[in-house]
Amino acid sequence: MQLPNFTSIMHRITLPAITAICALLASCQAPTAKQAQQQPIQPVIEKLNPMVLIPGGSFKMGADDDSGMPDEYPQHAIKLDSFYLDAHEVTNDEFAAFVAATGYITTAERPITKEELMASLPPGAEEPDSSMLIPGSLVFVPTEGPVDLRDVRQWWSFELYADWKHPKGPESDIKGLGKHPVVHVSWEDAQAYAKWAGKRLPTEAEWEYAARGGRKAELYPWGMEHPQTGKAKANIWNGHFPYENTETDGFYGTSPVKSFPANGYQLYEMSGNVWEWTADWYDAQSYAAMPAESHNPTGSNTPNDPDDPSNPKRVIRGGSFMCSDEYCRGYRVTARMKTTPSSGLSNLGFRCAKSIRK
Ligand SMILES: [Ca+2]
Ligand SMILES: [Ca+2]
Repeated sequence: MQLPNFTSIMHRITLPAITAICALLASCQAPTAKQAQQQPIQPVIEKLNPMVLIPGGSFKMGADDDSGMPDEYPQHAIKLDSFYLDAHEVTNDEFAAFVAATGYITTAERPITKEELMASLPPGAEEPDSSMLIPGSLVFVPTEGPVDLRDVRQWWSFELYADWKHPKGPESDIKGLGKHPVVHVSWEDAQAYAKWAGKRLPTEAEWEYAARGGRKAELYPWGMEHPQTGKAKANIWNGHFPYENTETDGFYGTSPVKSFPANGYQLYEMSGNVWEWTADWYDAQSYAAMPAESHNPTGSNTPNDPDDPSNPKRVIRGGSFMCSDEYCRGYRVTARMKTTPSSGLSNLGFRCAKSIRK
């Protein structure tokens, strides 16, 4: 089954605003592993989200049965050094500590100037209307009934002034959501947080290795049992997407972190709740280009999304509260998804990694 290319459609519906933000991110640089190593973890963050030691080792990355998407093949051997990973997704409490300490303003909160927007458009493009310059982010809005699942515009709405503090729009807030994962954060926002915290984003290989929790060839962080079978194992979509959610896992939208059992490495919500940014560019062909075995790979240098080639994207992993078999099966440990670095979504967050000083 081909996963709907929701990112490219989202990009079309918000193209001017999103494209402009992309341009702003062009100079964004990730902290190097060395920089991250040299920076101590912020004490408040160490307390809020203790990191877990992921023991180094070798594994086969990618799918080895017929359940994957084309970009999950072929399987290839990866060797990783030990590293640390946040036990759970970065929460609103953690992100609030970062903002309080730094005054950081997220991508979704920044007004876009006409000059910035024009610079990102083709030469000769008409000057955009001022209504295109208002910040905002993409919010999930359920439909009344069944819809064509190939058209994501039916359940994604670009809400003006939606941001991490106002996840459903300007009238909403995050009171009582301190332990929920922060959402509406761009890749740049995640990088800025990680740098401040003394951490970095995990590579895609680290993320998949960690999600497997020591299991070798199993579909989910907990093993082979389908997430809709037996006891709830992850916050996903129960029922018919996007109009009927039976909430048999206990949650309609995001859930507090650590609401579901940890995997073998004591990591929570590696499947479901919110998608998580990784450090790597998305390249649909990157697995095919990998050597027989690679050591600490950092992904492709050439972003490549055949569905939307003009917009480079970063890999996101793990699925969200919106995933179900009939829409997307992002909760599989090998499932890859991609989105533009400037994207803010109500189901996208992150967790951080840290290298071990040698
Ligand atoms: Ca749910
Ligand atoms: Ca997650």
